[in-house]
Amino acid sequence: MFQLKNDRLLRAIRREPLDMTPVWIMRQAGRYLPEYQATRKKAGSFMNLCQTPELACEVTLQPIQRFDLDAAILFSDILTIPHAMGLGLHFVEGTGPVFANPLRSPADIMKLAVPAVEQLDYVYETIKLVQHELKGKVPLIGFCGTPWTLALYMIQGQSHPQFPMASKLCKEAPDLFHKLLNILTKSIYLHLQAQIAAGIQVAMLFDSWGGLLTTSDYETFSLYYIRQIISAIKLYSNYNNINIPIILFTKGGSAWLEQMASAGCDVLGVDWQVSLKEARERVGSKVTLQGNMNPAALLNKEDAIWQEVQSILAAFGSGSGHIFNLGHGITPEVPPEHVQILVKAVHELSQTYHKP
Ligand code: 1CP
Repeated sequence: MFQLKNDRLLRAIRREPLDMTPVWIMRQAGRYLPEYQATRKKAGSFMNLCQTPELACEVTLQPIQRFDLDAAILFSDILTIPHAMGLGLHFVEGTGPVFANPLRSPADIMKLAVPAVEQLDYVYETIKLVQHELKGKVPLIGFCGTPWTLALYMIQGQSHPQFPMASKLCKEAPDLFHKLLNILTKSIYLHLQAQIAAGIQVAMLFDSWGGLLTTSDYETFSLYYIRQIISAIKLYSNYNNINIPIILFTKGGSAWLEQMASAGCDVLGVDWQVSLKEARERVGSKVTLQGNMNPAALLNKEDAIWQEVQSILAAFGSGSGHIFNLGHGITPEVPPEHVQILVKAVHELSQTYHKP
């Protein structure tokens, strides 16, 4: 493995002194970049792009080549695990991800098995290629969805603002639902372990739909399994004498920061529903905070972006322990030059917050 040239992200995670606040962007490799669109076209389909390591590596690196970002995130998708379980993932223009074989009966759930790790070899090959190309420029983040978030897509078969089919099953057949969550927990843990073996330096868990749950159901159906995944990853890392920090992001989870911080993660991703001042007061002595600019703010003019960055940096305040990011993924309408402005603003404006 190459020596890291830019370790701001890892230093912020360990809350060590820094020159400036590190920044990366959720979905930084994506549709707002013309070069992404070109590679996606060359690949023919989203799945081909994910499953061709040379092309997935190319799009992982595109935002790193264009902007002065402090981390790369692997180009892949959280839905590759259900695909490896036989659900047949494809992408429909205008609809997004769709499963050919969603879970429609108890029998569909009973016959699910943890996928053989080789099924996702294309992800591990991509990681190795990316690390070879990055040559230690910035750390590489790997990721998975959480069991709850994956279960919603697998039952509904596609995205939905409320995922009613999954909510119904969760209420009417909780034992069956827990069976599904258990299989997913093991699959996710094994997938993250293999990503670590392939060379990721940070692991992120996306609980993109955790915010649909009530407080007690969040504990029962999501956080309970997240705790198991985090413990398993920590055990695996300790055994192998490596330290792989874990970022946990629950969209809509600002009411549960304390519970999330107690799950053993190193970083909490926060959306824009809570100020970083409040988040820091509540959990900042336990975890680093990542976030939390509203992605819509990236559509604004240059001076408004600078102002927004300034107010988020001021909300966190002085010292290490903050990774600048959006509160959710960047949207396809954002002009790439606005990302350039954001990165420059974070790096320049944050320096006064890191003076000794
Ligand atoms: O049309 C296209 O080219 C596909 C768009 C796209 C992209 C660029 C999809 C389909 N996935 C991705 C890449 C992706 N997905 C990354 C890449 C790394 C990065 O640059 O950040 C990551 C981390 C994901 C993770 C992901 N996929 C999540 C969790 C993050 C989040 O936004 O909450 C979710 C929910 C998915 C499912 C998914 N895959 C793709 C789309 C459009 C969606 C969301 C569907 C929905 O809104 O429910």
